[in-house]
Formats: sequence, C-alpha cells, structure tokens
Amino acid sequence: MRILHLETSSFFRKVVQKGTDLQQEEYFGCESIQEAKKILDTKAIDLILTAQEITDGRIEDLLKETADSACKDIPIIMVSSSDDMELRKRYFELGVIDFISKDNFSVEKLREEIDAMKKHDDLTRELRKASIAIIDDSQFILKVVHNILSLQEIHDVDLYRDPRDLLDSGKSYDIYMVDMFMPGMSGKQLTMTLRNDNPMAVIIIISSMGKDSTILQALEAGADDYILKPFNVDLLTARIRSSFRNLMVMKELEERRREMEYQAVTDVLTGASNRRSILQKLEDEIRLSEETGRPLSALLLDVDKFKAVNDTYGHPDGDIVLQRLSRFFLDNCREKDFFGRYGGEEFLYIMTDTPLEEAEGICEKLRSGFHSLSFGEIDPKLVMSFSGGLAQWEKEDLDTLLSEIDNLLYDAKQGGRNRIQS
Ligand code: GH3
Ligand code: MG
Ligand code: MG
Repeated sequence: MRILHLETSSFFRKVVQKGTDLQQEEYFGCESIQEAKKILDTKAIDLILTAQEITDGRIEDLLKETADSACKDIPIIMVSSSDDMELRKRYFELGVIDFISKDNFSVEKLREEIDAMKKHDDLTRELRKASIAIIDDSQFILKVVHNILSLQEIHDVDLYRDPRDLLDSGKSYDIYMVDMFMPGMSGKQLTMTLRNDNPMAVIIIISSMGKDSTILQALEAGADDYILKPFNVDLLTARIRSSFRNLMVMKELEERRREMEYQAVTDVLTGASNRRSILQKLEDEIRLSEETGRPLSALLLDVDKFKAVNDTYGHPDGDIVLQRLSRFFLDNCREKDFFGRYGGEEFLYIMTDTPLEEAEGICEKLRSGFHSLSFGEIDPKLVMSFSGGLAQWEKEDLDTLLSEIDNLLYDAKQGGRNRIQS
C-alpha cells in the first residue's frame, strides 16, 4: 500500500514513516501541496494521511482540486488536533473518511486504519471477480444496474429478462439481483428456487413496492436484501458490498471448516491418513465387504532399519524418508485404495475389492519400487526398504486382522527384511 503523508513536522513524519515501514507499506512524506501534487501525479497512492494545515495552504485547497481528478477516490484520513464537529462535517463532505486525533495518535491506530482499508480493498478485488445475474423484465433497469456494476469494474454479469431463461441456463452465480414483479414468475418464487439451489449466494431484490408485507415476503423467501426503486447508486453499491462481505465471511468459514476436517484425518508429517482415520477406514471397508462379499486385503508395513537413518543423518532426514515413502504410496496406489500412518514408521495400506493373490502382486511392485528410490537429498548411497505383513480379510474382526498382519510383518523382519510375508 502506498501512503502519502502531508505534514509540516518532520518529527511526526518520521514517527508515521517508522510505523508504516514496520507494516512494509511504501511511505511518501511531504510538507506542501505542491510536493503532494507531484507525488500524486507520478505514484499510484492508496491512502492520503494529512494534517489540516501545511506550509503552502490548507489541505482543503488540495481536496477541492482533486475532487474532479483521478485522485478523487483515494481515501483520506485527517490527523487533526481539533475536534470541532462543524469542521469535521465540512471535511467529511470533501471526502475525508476518518479523523485521528493528533494528541492520541499512535502507530497502532494507524495500523488499524490501514488494515481496515486493506479489507476494503480485498472486498473490492473479490467483488470484481464475482459473477452476477440481473433478472428484470425491464430492459431499462437491466441496463441501469449493468452500468452501475460496470462502473465498479464488475464485468462478469449476465442479464435475464425472463427468469425461466436463467433457470434453464443451469448456470449459478455469486450474486443475483432479482426484480420483485415479473410476468410469468414472481421475484419471490424465483428467490425461493435460487435459494434452494444456492444456499450461500447473495440474492438482492429490487422493487418499486415498499410495503412492509412485500419486503417481509421477499426476505422470508430467502433474499438477503431488498432495495427500493428508484435507487441511489451509492446506496445500491454499498448494499451489494455489504451482502457480498457476508458471502465472503461464509466462504472463509466454510474453507476453515474444510481445513479442520482435513487436519482431523491427516497425518501432519506425511500427508497420509492418520492412525484414527485409517483404522476407521479399515473398519468401514470390513463392514462393506461383509455386506457385498467383495474381497479385501490389508498390508501392514514397517520401514527397515529406520533408526539407523535417524542415527546417521539426523531426525529431519528421517522425516524426509517417511514423507517420500508416503508420497510414493499415495502416487502409486489405486484410486480405490487407502493409505495411512499407523504409527512411527509403520503404515497401513488397504486394498479394496482385491483378493490376496492380486494384492501380493501389487505389494511386491510397491516394495521393489520403494527399494529402488534414490535419496539424493540425504545421501546418494542411501537405499531404503520396508517389510510387510499382508493378508486377505477372512470374516474376522478388525483386531484379529490387525494382529494377523502384525505377526506376518514380524515374520518378514525375521526372514531378512525387504520382503512381504503373506
Ligand atoms: P526394523 O528394521 O527392525 O524395523 O528397525 P528400525 O530401526 O526401523 O526399528 P525401530 O523400531 O528400532 O526404530 C524405529 C525408529 O523410528 C525409532 C523412532 O525414533 C523412529 N521414529 C518414529 N517416528 C518417527 C518420526 O516421525 N520421525 C523420525 N525421524 N523418526 C521416527
Ligand atoms: Mg522399522
Ligand atoms: Mg517399527
């Protein structure tokens, strides 16, 4: 973010510069309107921070001059020692968005302002990427709303004069702007259908009917907002932004929920399923095989001489081996298989719909494939292997199957390692 700071006190400029540097913002300080204009001409400034009086005049003069220029949309925060309400009102009208009192100015306060601005910018950026459908039987309204959106640089916009065309299109949008009264289908009906198919989308009703009962019906049908025609452009834009902000928050929450769900079933180090999740999978698959009669095979594997890797190269390189093993299985197993970390350097590999003989072939390939991997990043001479106990499920319960493959794994180790015992 580029910040222009107009201030006569060089000490105060330094304080603000330090604060903005900490946040890695670009700072341009100056003490006159002349200098400020030069900076505004050459740099794309995102925020103006200004004192009320500067060396060659009042900031009002600059604000009046920029009111019609390309700079008119740059937010301005005034750092002022006066809290005269009349004065503030005048500055608000000139486009100042906030005041910070000079007496209790702090870097933290400035940071809060900058963070809020960044959020505003993020929302603007996201809104520009949003897809919007406008549904109105009036060609005029379609055009007006479309123009308003274009001015906001929102270009992914489709216009529908007939709600059925929208429904037939099968397309879904982030935002719907729906006319309340249309021939054929009412805005209320359309809203109910849209809400049903798009629980998270923003639906805004635009209508010339301001009766409370009509507004209530629209909101109950699932609309997020209701805007009266004829509408004020700034208000319409602000209402769209506000609804869209809610959508963004919901999407973020949904994203976080998914992330938490992923973390709950995933082993942090290797990215494979974690112990609880892979055991659950095996239990589920046993139940499915019971129902369907389909064969099921499971391999318990353990990295050979793994302690020696830790002892020779260190624990972090040991971790790399576990990650490579996991990547190797996840890349090479079939879509229908499951792979998870059972604990330490032991892993469980579940082959669904697979009889023992087929599983033996699959595991043998994996065994020799892993044995031929090179670990150049640790030591080009390092060769790794694993041993495995493999069995087909024979209607026994989970624990019995586990202890069976555990015993087979023990046999494989006793038999010389780098082998699969079934
Ligand atoms: P064997 O061939 O008989 O399996 O010998 P081994 O050395 O592989 O087996 P052992 O059970 O003696 O040692 C396993 C080692 O794995 C001990 C433990 O410190 C290490 N280990 C367990 N979890 C991790 C881990 O997450 N990262 C690393 N680097 N080491 C781990
Ligand atoms: Mg081992
Ligand atoms: Mg072990």
